[in-house]
Amino acid sequence: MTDLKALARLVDDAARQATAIPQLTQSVPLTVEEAYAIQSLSLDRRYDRGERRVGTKMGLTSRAKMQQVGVSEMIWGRLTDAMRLEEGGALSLKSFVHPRAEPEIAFLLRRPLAGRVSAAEALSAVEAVAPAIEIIDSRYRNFAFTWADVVADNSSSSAFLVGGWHPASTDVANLGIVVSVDGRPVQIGSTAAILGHPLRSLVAAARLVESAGERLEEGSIILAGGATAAHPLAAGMHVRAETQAMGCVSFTVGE
Ligand code: OOG
Ligand code: MG
Repeated sequence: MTDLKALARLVDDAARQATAIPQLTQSVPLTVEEAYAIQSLSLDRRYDRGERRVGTKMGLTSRAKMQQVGVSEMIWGRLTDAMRLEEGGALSLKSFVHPRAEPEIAFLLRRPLAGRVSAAEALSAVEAVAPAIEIIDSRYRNFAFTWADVVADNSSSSAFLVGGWHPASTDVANLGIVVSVDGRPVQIGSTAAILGHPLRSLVAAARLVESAGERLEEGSIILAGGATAAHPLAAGMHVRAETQAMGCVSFTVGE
């Protein structure tokens, strides 16, 4: 039998020590269900160290993202308080293997959401929306993985920052996004790239977490998934994402 706990320790240690590991599926075949079990067990290790769950991230919800990593299935992961970076803050490269930044939309929930819900039901559970940046970091060598590998690695979750909150009534269907590095645009896109409408990602999140026996909690943050391909980070960069009608989110990359 596959020792899921041992694999959870492997991905957790890799994240903690910021060292790349071979893909798990190179040594053991894994189903996606087993991969989610590994993810959950690896999060237990974080909770044991005092981290607290603050939200959920959706991944591979845009074509640009699927193409960049070569996996075309939606995935989800768990966000903790230790992953949150202050807007405008500095990211230390020491804690990451090969981080990349991607522009996202964040939802803040005012009531729990789970299972099969309509877009209208999902929207009624939203307290506020904000522009966000997710910093992903695969613990696998060369940022290369299968569907099961990335799921086991908490869907590459490593850090995120959220900009100013806007009312839930803000129309986020099709807002232009420009990601720039040191003032030079590196990615241009639209929130419409996220499943045609970021709200669909929230609907999908409610369904997916329920299959893990969870719900999206009141007060938690849901990241809808990168709207563009992710941009590799290097020391000294100033990264800024500007979302039409929602404002900017930015951070700097330290040593
Ligand atoms: C997987 C995580 C995907 C997104 O927003 O699509 C993700 C990865 O790209 O490493 O966070
Ligand atoms: Mg993401």
